Amino acid sequence: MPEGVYHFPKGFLWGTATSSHQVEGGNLNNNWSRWEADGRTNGSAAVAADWQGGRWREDFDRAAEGGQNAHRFSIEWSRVQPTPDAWDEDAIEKYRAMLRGLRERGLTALVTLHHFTDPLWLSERGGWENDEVVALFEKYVRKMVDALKGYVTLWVTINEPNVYALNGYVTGEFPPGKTDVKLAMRVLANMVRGHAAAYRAIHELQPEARVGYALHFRPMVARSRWSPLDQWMRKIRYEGVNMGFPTAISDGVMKTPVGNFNVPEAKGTQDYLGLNYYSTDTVWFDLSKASQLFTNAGYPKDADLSATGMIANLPQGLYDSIHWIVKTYPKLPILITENGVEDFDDHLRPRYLAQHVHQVWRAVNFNFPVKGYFHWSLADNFEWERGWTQRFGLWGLDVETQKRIRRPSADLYEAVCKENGISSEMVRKYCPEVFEKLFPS
Ligand code: IFM
Repeated sequence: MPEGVYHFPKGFLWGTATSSHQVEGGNLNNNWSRWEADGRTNGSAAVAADWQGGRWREDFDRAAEGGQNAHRFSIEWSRVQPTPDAWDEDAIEKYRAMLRGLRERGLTALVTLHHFTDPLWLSERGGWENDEVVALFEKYVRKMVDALKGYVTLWVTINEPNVYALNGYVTGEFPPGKTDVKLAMRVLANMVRGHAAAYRAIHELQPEARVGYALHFRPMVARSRWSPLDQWMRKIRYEGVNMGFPTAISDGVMKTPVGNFNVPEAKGTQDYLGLNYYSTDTVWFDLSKASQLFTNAGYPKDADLSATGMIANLPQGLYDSIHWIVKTYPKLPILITENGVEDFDDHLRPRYLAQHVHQVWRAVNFNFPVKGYFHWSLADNFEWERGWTQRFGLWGLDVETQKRIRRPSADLYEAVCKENGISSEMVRKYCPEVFEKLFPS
């Protein structure tokens, strides 16, 4: 049997990713808390992982002891700017304390400025539907960068703007629960403008900053190779889901299946691309899905599925996504800003993790400029409309008692981070079922 280690370059960032509303608890002034109060989610983020109560300390300890050298978290806009005219300096100081906490533990910070949640006062003004949001977001970003720039140089302006727009305005699963593709694209265009304004503002305040956004990228295949209709639907869905932000940043024109939006200010506004990869979709024509432009998506029949079927373990898609970035933006640094799987009993996660890390290694081995990998997530956290029904943590969380429960995947990821690579020994120990795939004889 072949033995060996797939090593990564020195200085590669190994981390986990989290977001404010999903871990903090006590966020009662944003659109998601209202969505939860309206009974639109499976449970609430009232306590979450209690980072507001200070448990970020023990979780940062876990990350550092687990060999991680970076962490991605987000700032809760509604917390630091509770009303349009007021800043909460204590809240800002808490984020400074967290950043000091990362530094003391030797973890590089990657800070997200917008991760799905909006202050209620913003939602009441129409949120990202209202063009005013661009200036409002820039004002908030300026305040945060000024306050935190002593601790952070790596910024994510907006997390998964495509998911925000599509889930909030096409499928209606996220607030505000609308189903209007054209409106979704208007929202996305405002997010592009907000990102561009933030990009420039951050560079003005901190010239050494590295600024990007996190794209949820879904590779797609048509269900039938022979069906022109499935092929066509694949194209429409692929462009609708994936291409809005990337085209805006390449060309200054956001291209979507329902029209183009001129956003010249967005051209070139990225220093790296953050890639969130979870799975690859199989797409087909579906007459009943008019609101989704007659497209539907699922997974192959024999797919290696997560507990609730939301994610299929299709690691090749991660390599393909990286390859797409390299072809689209040659030489642009890439961070895998999220990758992970929901798996309460941790039967799938070890092989999912090993196989995806292996695909990142394949990309790095071709000299593709991938600079880091952030697993989603450190401990279980509040999973939006799915609430607590899905568990993405390397560590489990008992929400009632706040006890963290170490999963075998935490051991595997620790071994990967400490080795700066993935070895045959690790694969044999944690996921022998995929040994032959990763170390073929
Ligand atoms: O939990 C989410 C995160 O907030 C955004 N990306 C996908 C994750 C898993 O669903």
